[in-house]
Amino acid sequence: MADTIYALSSGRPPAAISVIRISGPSAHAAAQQIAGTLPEARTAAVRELRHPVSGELLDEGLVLRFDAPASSTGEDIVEFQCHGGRAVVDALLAALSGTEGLREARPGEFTRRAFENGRIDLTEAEGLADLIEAETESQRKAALALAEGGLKKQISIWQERVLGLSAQAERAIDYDEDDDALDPSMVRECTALADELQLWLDRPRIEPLKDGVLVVVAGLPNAGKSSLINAISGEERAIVTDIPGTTRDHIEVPLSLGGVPIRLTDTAGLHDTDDVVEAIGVERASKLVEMADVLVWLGDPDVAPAHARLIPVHAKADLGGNAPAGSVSVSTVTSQGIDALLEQIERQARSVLPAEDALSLNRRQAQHVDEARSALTAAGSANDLLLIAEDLRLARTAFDRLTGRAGVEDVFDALFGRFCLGK
Ligand SMILES: Nc1nc2c(ncn2[C@@H]2O[C@H](COP(=O)(O)OP(=O)(O)O)[C@@H](O)[C@H]2O)c(=O)[nH]1
Ligand SMILES: [Mg+2]
Repeated sequence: MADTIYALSSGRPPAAISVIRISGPSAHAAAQQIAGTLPEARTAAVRELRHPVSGELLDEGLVLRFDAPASSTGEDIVEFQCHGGRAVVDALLAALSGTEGLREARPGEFTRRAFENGRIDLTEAEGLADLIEAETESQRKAALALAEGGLKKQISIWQERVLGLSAQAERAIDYDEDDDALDPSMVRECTALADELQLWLDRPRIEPLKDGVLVVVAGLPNAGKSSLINAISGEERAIVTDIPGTTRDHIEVPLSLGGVPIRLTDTAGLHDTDDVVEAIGVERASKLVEMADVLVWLGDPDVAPAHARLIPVHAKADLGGNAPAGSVSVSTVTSQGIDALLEQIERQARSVLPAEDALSLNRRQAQHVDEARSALTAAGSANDLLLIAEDLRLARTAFDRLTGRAGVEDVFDALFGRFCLGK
């Protein structure tokens, strides 16, 4: 039998109201010792909350009851909504900790139980974690769509289709042993599903929305990169000198451009160097250029690294010189061109973000969708029923990993560890 767990689920006291949750097989019995009788399931009632042993009045509060399996964790739940003073909350938590069979919940444990009891799948748990962390309106919308089971519904449709195909393949294996002819409609359906998954994979990921779009400023040493970052961030964050090669590690400035979250990143100048420390900076800069969602390149566009979203900049425009075609002329001395550059950065960065109302995949989800896609692509081009059946089985397993039906513990630990205590 599972432990019965309890925790303060609302924010740290003092507060107007605090919520204490108890979940598990002894939740009702434990709550009864404190509140006397409990209200009907899914209703609330005002009760005196008393110490279970001494009978001392601790607080008066609202008591809510839920019966398994119709609760958020799938277990019996009682919630106390009490006054949010420190002493009140401490007294109630102490009363619960003294109750036989109860222990304090670990961070994320309520959500983990909801997952283990099949109330939510892994994608919904990921959505909940994102929802609690959401700071902007678009982050909230994306997280809520996930938490409400938007992706789960889509995955179950995919799973149904693969199951149907698997059944068809198994039947063909059982009955048509001598007949090599593959049903062309089955093969077509495998390819069609693979193509559909590819469309999902081609969409922007959720990470830039959550973590900020990575905008990397790169170029040769002394090009004016650090000065530009300082001019944009309005602070002396990056070190500016006239000695080439002084930015050895990268500096990241979080920005919001028209509501688009951005991580503006300074780098060491890209060039060959004998200085060991500087060489490490150059190495990191090359990695950052590769990772960049948007690359702001200070210098000759002809020698810029290949990048899908490149913004060439003609820096130090106050010194004159010819701006190459397509470059934004910028000067940190006169502030010329800074606004135009920011506009370009915002436009390019926005194109990396998922559309406001579209469901987008995170990296973990995309990995499993890609596994399923590759299995279905293989099934669509195989010419042997046994191979097709095996590929379809692989696709099913990939979907099971996606929803957490089959999974690795470390994914669970990493995810549920993101939750605070009491969630
Ligand atoms: N005239 C002029 N000098 C600049 C401008 N931006 C940077 N500099 C100078 O160029 C030198 C190198 O700048 P820095 O930002 O450290 O370049 P980084 O090596 O690319 O980071 C410094 O002496 C800056 O004062 C600019 O817009 N106009
Ligand atoms: Mg620099």
